[in-house]
Amino acid sequence: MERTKQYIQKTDKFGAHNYKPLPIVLEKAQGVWVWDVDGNKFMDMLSAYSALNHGHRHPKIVERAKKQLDKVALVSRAFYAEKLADFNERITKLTGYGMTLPMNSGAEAVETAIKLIRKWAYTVKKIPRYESEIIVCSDNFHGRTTTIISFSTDEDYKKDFGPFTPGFKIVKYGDINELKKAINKNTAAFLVEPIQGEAGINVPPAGYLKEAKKLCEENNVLFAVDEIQTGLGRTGKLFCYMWEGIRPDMLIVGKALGGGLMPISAVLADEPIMGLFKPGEHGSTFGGNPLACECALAAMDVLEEEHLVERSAELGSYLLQKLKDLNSPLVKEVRGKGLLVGVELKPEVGSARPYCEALMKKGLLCKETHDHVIRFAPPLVITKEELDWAIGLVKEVLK
Ligand code: IF1
Repeated sequence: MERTKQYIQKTDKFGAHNYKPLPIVLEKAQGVWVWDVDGNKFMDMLSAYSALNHGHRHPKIVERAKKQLDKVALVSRAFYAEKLADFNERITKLTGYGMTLPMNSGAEAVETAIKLIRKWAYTVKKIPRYESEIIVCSDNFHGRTTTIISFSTDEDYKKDFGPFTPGFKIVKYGDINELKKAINKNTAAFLVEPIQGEAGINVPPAGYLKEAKKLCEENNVLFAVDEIQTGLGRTGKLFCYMWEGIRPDMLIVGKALGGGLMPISAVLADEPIMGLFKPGEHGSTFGGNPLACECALAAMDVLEEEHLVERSAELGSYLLQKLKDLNSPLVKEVRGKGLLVGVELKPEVGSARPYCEALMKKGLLCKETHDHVIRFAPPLVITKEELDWAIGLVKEVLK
């Protein structure tokens, strides 16, 4: 515990206190396992909020990243680069969209989508300049920039950080009638998470996304999905929107795209939309750098070679059922899709935090979200045996 204490003190003395992490200090990791500075071993059931779908340091991705480090890591967008070309082709083929624009963080990709939506609104839909509206949902989480927090409904994320960016309208998540009422001639787009991660693994009613897409089509409104957390196999489909058999106009990806090694995000759309950006209108120094692109290329290869989407679907239903079967008197609801599962505790049970701490002491890392929900999102490479071990610990803690 000595080293753990020292590192926690050092972190908090010299670093901003914008987080309240569990009190362990990690030093190394492999697959679904992590080790702290005192040599204790834990299973990672958070996966860096779904950025580690491939597990920690997947050997094939690490190998390709190392090779890339020996070639070139960064050129900026002032020049073309071999790996950006390969990335653009690969991700558009994987997703079935005409074009892409890579950025670094999820929030940057969402910002990119917002700019693109607005440009489309003025130049294609011909909404009077600066009057366009983007409809978003209550309890959304799309990132932490000043524009994105402007349409958050969570006071913690926005209070004291105004003035806020106008041009957003909020409707109740999962309520199709509210969306219908909110659409008007100035509506440019509907931006939505197919499952709300941060809000507590909120799964909307079946058919919601499909009806929302239909409404958008009827009203010449772009349908944009934020799959930063739900994408790339997490929910048992390549993308969560695929559960509803629809095709969004804009797709936003991040987190696991970097294979757990590098930050890389991307916006995808067809040429009539993505083609609207002209030189100088958008960019990023690190966006689309060769090292991140190679990690993403390797990540997409591994996703297919190791059938991670199918694994997530199978093991996810298994996990969901096993957690339901615990029939814990503390639990109000178990919900999720694929390997994105939330266990909501009854209100009278109180915060989920002490349960996450108890699990940590037993060797299982997960994180509470919005007080009452324990979030389980293991790497998709987890084995059934490993999952059973984790379920056993959850059983002990929730009995
Ligand atoms: C933190 C939450 C999860 C996201 C969706 C965009 C972004 C995220 C659907 C922005 C990011 C992260 C951010 C991270 C913790 C984590 C999180 F609890 F905050 F909400 F996963 F649930 N869209 N989610 O989930 O992506 O800019 O971070 O790359 O802020 O601590 P980013």
